[in-house]
Amino acid sequence: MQKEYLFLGDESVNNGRYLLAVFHIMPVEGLKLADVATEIAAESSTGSSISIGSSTEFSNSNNAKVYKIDEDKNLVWIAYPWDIFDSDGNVQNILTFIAGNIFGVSEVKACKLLDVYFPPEMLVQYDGPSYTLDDMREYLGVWDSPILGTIIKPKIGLSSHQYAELAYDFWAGGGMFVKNDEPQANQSFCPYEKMVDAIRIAMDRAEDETGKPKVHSFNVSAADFDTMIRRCDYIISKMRPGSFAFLIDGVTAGWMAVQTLRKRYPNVFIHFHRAGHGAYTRTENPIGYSVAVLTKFARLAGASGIHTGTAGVGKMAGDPETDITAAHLALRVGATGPHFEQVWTKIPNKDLDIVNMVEAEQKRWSTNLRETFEERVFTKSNYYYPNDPSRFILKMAPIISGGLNPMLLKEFIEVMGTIDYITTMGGGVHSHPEGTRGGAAALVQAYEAWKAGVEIEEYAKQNRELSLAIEFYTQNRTNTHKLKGYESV
Ligand code: CAP
Ligand code: MG
Ligand code: MG
Repeated sequence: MQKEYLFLGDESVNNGRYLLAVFHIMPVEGLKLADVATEIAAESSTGSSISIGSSTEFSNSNNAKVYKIDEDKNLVWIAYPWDIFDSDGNVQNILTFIAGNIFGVSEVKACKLLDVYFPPEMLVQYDGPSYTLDDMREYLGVWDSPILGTIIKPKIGLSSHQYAELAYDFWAGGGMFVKNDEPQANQSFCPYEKMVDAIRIAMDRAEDETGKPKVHSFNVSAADFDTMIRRCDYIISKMRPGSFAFLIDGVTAGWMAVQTLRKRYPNVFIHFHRAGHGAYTRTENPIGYSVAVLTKFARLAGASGIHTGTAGVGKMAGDPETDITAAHLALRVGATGPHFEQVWTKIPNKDLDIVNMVEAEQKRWSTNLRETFEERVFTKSNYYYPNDPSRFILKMAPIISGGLNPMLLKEFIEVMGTIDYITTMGGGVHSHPEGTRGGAAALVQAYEAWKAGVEIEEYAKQNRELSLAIEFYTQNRTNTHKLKGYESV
């Protein structure tokens, strides 16, 4: 027990000077939760594994504080004076403190960071998103639908020409958004700059044919920042502003890459792909952090969008509550996380117009999606951020992906309770009996059916591609989960 980190019942932790965190901690046999909790607080703030003689009165004033313990649930609440973090708005630094060495401490069998709370006073140091989903909606002219997207598949192995052909097929079929898959980089069979050049030609062709703007999200993850920046600048030199996003594999490329992109390219949609997050977030993992924590830090870092999971509808593990909570934490001004109410304003949330705004948002979100559908047709961000977006950490777009196909769109929209996200279907589009173009058309038709309040089977009577999709996907699941109404293959 390191007593200098134990402050049970200390109310001062709510004075706006502390980042609050809640952990699930299981001590190894023979150790008490309170003892281990103070060890974790020490190791994740100012101390070490033994009380040190070199601390000073000032250094002690920066000690993390264990302020609440729930012995029954093995939960520990720790408050971190946010002055100890890098004052240049550095997310990597916070995670090194509160999700760093402590995962290796031998006194714990489990140590999972379940939720964090950022006080408004702390938010002013962080960028938050700049180019948001609303800006992409403005560019695409799409306000009353999820952004309907795909990932080009096979995941890797196409030439740049073959890759661009599939993107053209999807866009020509009515799709809006195409992304590189998370491992796409500068492979010998698909040289990076050739892929970008081919995408520009394919995009121009599809836009001429459909009369509609299109967007492509390019994976700019790279071995080093110079190469990443070189790829970004090449894309900028070849693509129209607004027609591209920068995809970053945020977990494997790291938080510095995410924040570098946000700081250097405030007018580009920063697309956070979270490949690898499962090693930290899966509920069966005793050590790591939750999807809510990952999502909150991505918004603080300034990602414009992050994958938040398919709420149990698709192929990836992830229960509805976890994924829906993550989407709300991404999108809303005020949202309830697993343990904390997070309000994403830089103004203390005692400010009356913030309180009123969060209540109004709460009301709109709590009513049935269909009843308020027209209301939900989003106007620009000022619905949330009246004339002064600088007061807020702007919204971040959920990106919904993983084992989805047009048949699942309705189920997904209704489990989410909003249309304000990007959805990307890879296997569920490129496996369509009529190929990528047919898959795109089926996806658009599935959305049209939902919007018209018509069952897709009914709507499919007048829409061939959707009818083929229903037949095909009823037989061939695009995910490993048993889904209601699907026969097992
Ligand atoms: C989906 C995907 C995405 C996952 C990521 C894939 O492809 O492109 O990377 O959705 O998971 O490679 O699996 P499919 P998450 O549409 O073919 O499944 O969104 O949960 O981070
Ligand atoms: Mg150390
Ligand atoms: Mg992928």
